[in-house]
Amino acid sequence: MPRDKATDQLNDYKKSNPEPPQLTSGVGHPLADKTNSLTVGPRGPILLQDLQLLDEMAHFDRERIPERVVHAKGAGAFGYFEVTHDITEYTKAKIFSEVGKRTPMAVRFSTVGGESGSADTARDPRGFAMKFYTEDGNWDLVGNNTPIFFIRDPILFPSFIHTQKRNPATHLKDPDMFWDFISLRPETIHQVSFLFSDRGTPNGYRHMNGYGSHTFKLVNDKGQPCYCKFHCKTDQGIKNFLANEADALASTDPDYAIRDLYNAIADNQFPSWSMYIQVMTFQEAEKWHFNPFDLTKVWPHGEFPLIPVGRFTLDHNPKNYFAEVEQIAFSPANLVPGIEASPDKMLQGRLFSYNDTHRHRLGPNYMQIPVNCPFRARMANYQRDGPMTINDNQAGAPNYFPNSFSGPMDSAKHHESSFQVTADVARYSSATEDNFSQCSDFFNKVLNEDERQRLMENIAGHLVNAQDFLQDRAINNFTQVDRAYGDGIRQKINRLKKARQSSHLLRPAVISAAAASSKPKL
Ligand code: HDE
Repeated sequence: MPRDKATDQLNDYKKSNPEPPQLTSGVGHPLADKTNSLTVGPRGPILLQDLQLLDEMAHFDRERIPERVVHAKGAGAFGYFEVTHDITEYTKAKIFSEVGKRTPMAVRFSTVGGESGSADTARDPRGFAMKFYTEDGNWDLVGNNTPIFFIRDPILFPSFIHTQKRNPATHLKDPDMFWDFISLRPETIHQVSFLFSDRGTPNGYRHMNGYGSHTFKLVNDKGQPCYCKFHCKTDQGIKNFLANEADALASTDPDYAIRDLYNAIADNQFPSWSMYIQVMTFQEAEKWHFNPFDLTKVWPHGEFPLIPVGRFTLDHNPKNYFAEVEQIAFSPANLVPGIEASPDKMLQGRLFSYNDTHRHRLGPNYMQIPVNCPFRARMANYQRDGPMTINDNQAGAPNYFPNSFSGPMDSAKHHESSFQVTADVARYSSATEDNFSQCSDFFNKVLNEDERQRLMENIAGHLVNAQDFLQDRAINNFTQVDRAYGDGIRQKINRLKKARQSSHLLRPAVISAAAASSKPKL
């Protein structure tokens, strides 16, 4: 039976490397025996001078680095971005400077909540992180496969993520935690509705769109700014799994999405995505009926049409997963001249978080790791030293500024665009900003009847495991989107409860929650 490219990777390696090299230690000493430790007699203890064994063990003891706190499971690939349409009237970013221009890039796709061993087909948003190696340094567009997000203020993010992960006592996924947070924060309802629709279980990584999601600012070479959103549409067509198909694959091939991407590229079926932007002027932003920087909302395509920009193609797999995918470090703060941050609070929060986590996960010199290195720009600054300095540390160049000895100089032409802000400094609540109307459009206008029914079934199948008062609160929110939405979920939950009662299949979590609520308070 023919084996796929991923399964056959070792055979392919052997074909291109027919002769094994001499085995060495970590410092290159040739070694004589890889299978026997150095002992006193055949049954004797091992000698401390078995340097080969010590080298091997000590390195093994340090193999793991912290996994990403979110987006731990993922797949990466490399390729190039090519400009197909001129957008220089909006941005001076060098990547877009002329039609036909190609820029090398890396992509990492991921699930969000699961650990690095979790199933690829879990119901979850998918990460869609892109790194473009431009002449002005690396530009990262660290997006998801959805144009919106659950919350609109970054201060809620750590708590939100805790509710998607494991209960601190039981170390189990906890439907009470999940629905408690979701129902207390109705701004989550738009993204929750995407999540429980068929889009929550995409068929691998090739058949989904990617979105920069946030509002960014573009600036052209005259210094004129506008706001913008980035969209990447799959050229392979959208394909999703139904819930039962995704569940089945979680047990038969938990690494489905990694395998699918690897095999497609290894078989020269290079996946590609077409990039578009939406553009909003500053004047339009002032007047728009929603906050244009609210990440729980889309910019409707009718009002802000998609403008084509280019296409990217993934044409080679990583040669080594750890070096090039586990160690790749994306950051929304990796912006280049011509692409700037907007006031989007979530984006502002992310500008801090990513480089901070990289310093923890990979060390302060993570940008020297080849996959993160801005190899098309000439990096020159006054940062020096620190753990794992692996390049020439900028050799003899002056390490202080200002200086009179040809140290790197700043130049005014690279100034960010200036903008004015005047308002009272305070902690403004955004909890009750319109949370429902765009979700109502999604429910009524985007989904067809079958998709609506599946959405409500998927929600009911999950929500039924939470306590009754959480079900009521969540359903009340769904009802505010549309009465049929709330009623449909209620009916499906009642049906599930009846079926469970009659088959005595009440899940232990539900029983213990019921028991806990009947206990007197201490
Ligand atoms: Fe992330 N996110 N995130 N995120 N995110 C991380 O950075 C964070 C958010 C996204 O393949 C972490 O390197 C905060 C939105 C992707 O390596 C961390 C907030 C979107 C990836 C982090 C958000 C994303 C991450 C964990 C709220 C889509 C994987 C490891 C303010 C627009 C990148 C890491 C990869 C990863 C923080 C919200 C996408 C902790 C604080 C919104 C695709 O820094």
